[in-house]
Amino acid sequence: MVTMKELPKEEYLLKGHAACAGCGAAVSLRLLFKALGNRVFLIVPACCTTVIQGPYPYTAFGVPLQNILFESTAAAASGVVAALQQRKVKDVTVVGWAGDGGTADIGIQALSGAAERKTNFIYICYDNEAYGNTGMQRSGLTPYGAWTTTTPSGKKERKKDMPMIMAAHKIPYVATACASFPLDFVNKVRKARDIQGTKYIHLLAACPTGWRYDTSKTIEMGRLAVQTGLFVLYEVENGKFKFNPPSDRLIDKSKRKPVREYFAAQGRFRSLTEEDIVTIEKWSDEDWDHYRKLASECL
Ligand SMILES: Cc1ncc(C[n+]2csc(CCOP(=O)(O)OP(=O)(O)O)c2C)c(N)n1
Ligand SMILES: [Mg+2]
Repeated sequence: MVTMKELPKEEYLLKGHAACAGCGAAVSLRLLFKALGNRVFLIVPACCTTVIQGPYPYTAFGVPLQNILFESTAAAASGVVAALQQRKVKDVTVVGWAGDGGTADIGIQALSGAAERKTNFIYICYDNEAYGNTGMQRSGLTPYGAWTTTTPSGKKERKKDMPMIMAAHKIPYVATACASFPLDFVNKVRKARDIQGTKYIHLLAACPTGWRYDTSKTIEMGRLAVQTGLFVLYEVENGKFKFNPPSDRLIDKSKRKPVREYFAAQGRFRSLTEEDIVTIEKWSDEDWDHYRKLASECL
């Protein structure tokens, strides 16, 4: 387990990037590069990260990168993995880095196919819970009740359970993470790097622009998502489910902060009713029951 002091000093997210102030995805990219250094090949579909790089011909990413069509991340990664194998390059980690829309909506078939073929790469879905790049339209990972430009009075459908969809592919490693718990994320990336096959990390990436909170509060927002139990940190390694800190200390509901604290902190939840909050809390309790069962089966 790497500690904060042991994190490399090198920066591969360079000055001049074009992320919004307080962008959770940018903080996460910095950590990703700290975890992997520059022996990495990044595949990026159309998403905020295409903008964060900065305008062509400049780039603020000090790593090799391919920008690819919105739906094609995992298909392109499969090609890059095959090309590296052909050239006998063994020390480069291929990473698909895609948004929630690019993952749970348009890119899901390519990802499912790559996972079924056991493609040797890490797929990271950075989940800002909407189509950020095009101005915050709803995605399959926008949570129930959240405002987006296409759900002006709050989304009426639930969020897809993307990490569990990937776990159902029986790949060797699935994990959830958030930049608010930086070492947890870095260690999960390093663990994934050293496992053969398809690895999936679901990364919550708070977004002040779309979630409507002050740009200084991105880390706080991720923490709150975990502390309220609405986002749970866990791993599924070779089919075995395990809670990670601090979620492992929140199994007892009385230890969690009230979910309404998370909703009150963000403008996008302004139209939530009391009834909605009760419903969401019930769903969250059901999720925890399910995770608890999975964890106890694995003891
Ligand atoms: C086939 C196709 N449809 C639509 C678009 C327009 N488009 C570009 S990025 C984007 C949204 C991406 O959302 P997400 O994957 O969540 O990433 P984010 O922008 O939030 O980082 C859309 C709709 C496109 N590039 N290609
Ligand atoms: Mg998004």
